[in-house]
Amino acid sequence: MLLRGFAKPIESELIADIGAIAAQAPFRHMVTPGGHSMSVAMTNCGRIGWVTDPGGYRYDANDPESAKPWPAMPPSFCRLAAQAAVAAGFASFMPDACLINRYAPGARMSLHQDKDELDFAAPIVSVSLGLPAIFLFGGLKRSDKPRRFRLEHGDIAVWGGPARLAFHGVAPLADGEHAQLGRQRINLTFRRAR
Ligand code: MD3
Ligand code: FE
Repeated sequence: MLLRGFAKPIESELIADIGAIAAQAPFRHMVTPGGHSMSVAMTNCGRIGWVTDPGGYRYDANDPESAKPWPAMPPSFCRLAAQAAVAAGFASFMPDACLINRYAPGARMSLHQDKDELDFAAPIVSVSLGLPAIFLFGGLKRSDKPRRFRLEHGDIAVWGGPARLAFHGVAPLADGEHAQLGRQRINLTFRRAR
């Protein structure tokens, strides 16, 4: 379910909170098990964070760069994710992980499934901020032709039920200038990982 503009009322609070998180756990280009450096820069907040390195994908309570716990999930983040989940029909969504993706112009995310979480009954809530992106929403097979959706600043998408294991990705980000965030897109993905 797509909730257009749902995050707009608290955009300033979200942007300030992202800045505080990145000051403690800086955005970095992680390396995939295949040895490629991701074009998207990532950090996390919450009890656990998603990481990849040449050894594989995993959730880790600590930031491998600092060996310290990830920054706590700000109350503004938790509240927004839970409210969006309710609006999409998922009661009592309590995320324990929030992956924060930063796209510069040209950055992309190839088609993948999110399968590193324990409980696929919980939805994933994603918040788009900054430059617009073309989101690719495929089916349960990699070969299913993806549909394209334009996600703009403030839009929230909730992915649950049959969509939870759909292949998805993001087309290379077009250059532009966003009033609050400049030449970038930031995406928050809230998950129940454990
Ligand atoms: C559909 N991020 O971090 S968010 C990811 O815009 C990721 O940064 C993209 O895919 C981004 O894993 C897309 C939307 C999203 C997240 C998880 C999904 C869509 C999803 C899981 C299942 C189906
Ligand atoms: Fe994903």
